[in-house]
Amino acid sequence: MQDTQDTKDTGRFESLGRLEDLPQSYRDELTAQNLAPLWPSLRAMLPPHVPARRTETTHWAYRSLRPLLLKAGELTPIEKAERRVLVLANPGHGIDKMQASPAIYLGMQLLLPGEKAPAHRHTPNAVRMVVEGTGAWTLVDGEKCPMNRGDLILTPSGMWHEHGHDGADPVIWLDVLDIPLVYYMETSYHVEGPHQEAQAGQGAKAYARGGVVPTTVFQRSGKRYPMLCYPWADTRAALLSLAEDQPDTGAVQVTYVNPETGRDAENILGFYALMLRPGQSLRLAARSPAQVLHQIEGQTDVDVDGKAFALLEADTAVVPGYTAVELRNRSELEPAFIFMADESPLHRKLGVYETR
Ligand code: GTQ
Repeated sequence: MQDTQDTKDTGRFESLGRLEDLPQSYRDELTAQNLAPLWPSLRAMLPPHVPARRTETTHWAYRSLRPLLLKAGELTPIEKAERRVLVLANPGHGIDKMQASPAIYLGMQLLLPGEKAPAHRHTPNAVRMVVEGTGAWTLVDGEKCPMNRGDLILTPSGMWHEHGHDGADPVIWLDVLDIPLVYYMETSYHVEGPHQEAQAGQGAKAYARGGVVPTTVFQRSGKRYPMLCYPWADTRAALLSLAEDQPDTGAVQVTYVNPETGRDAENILGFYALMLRPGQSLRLAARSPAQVLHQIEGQTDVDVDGKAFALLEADTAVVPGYTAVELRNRSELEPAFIFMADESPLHRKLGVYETR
């Protein structure tokens, strides 16, 4: 958009009438007929140059969050929680709104050995980023996805899913859903269902290597979401070979895609993994979508508009849209790996996507 500061040249009016400028009796008459004058609110609704944003840069340290989540495991049995989750709520929106950004919901979920989170499906799309523990699994439409650190598991809109845990220690994962948007549209609901029997999975193994896909891809599987589990071992290997292949590339980043279409893995939120080379600093340009950073390996110094914090392992942060982010890998010896989620697919579909 072209911005013009000079209001004289554009013929734009300097200041608009206020609500208080109108007689109370007139305002009452408007209200009685469910009417409102636009001009007192016009500038707030369409601010100059940069949108108003409630989303605040917020950082959740795993070290301090984890004991509270484990405490929830003592205080609330799974039967009383169904999903035992502490929501990472952005204070800018109000903690009670339970949203990280306009479209993103984040939650840390705990499943203890032997527990089950029963089958349901819902309209919001979800993904799980596994943070800690082994032996848990998510069944998605009959496909059993094992949960190990860094694995990404999709449970797209409308697909049955349940979680179980056959291991010995607590398992914790990060839930990323588009609940705030789907709720705002008055389309958020869930349905309970019976346990699903696991069928032989194919996604993760069938599509594990870039450049070659199963020949049946060209006949199309008929599934809207052919790949549901994205093991971290494969994503990590892809990042390392990308970094090796393109030593001059600044952003060593991969996008989680639907391997049959090459498009975003889900419809509303986008998911990515970023590698910072040893000692690397990287500036992420300001773009319209809000974004989430979750440190999978290593430590990253982050600066967002002068607000500085460190992402230690398993820490999570959210950054509002239209905001640049400076990242620096603290290690001079090892790469750092960050999982990212953002609102890009939504912004692109709506035609509001922008890089500044
Ligand atoms: O695991 O199905 O954090 O339905 C919120 C809603 C997790 C889940 C959340 C859910 C789930």
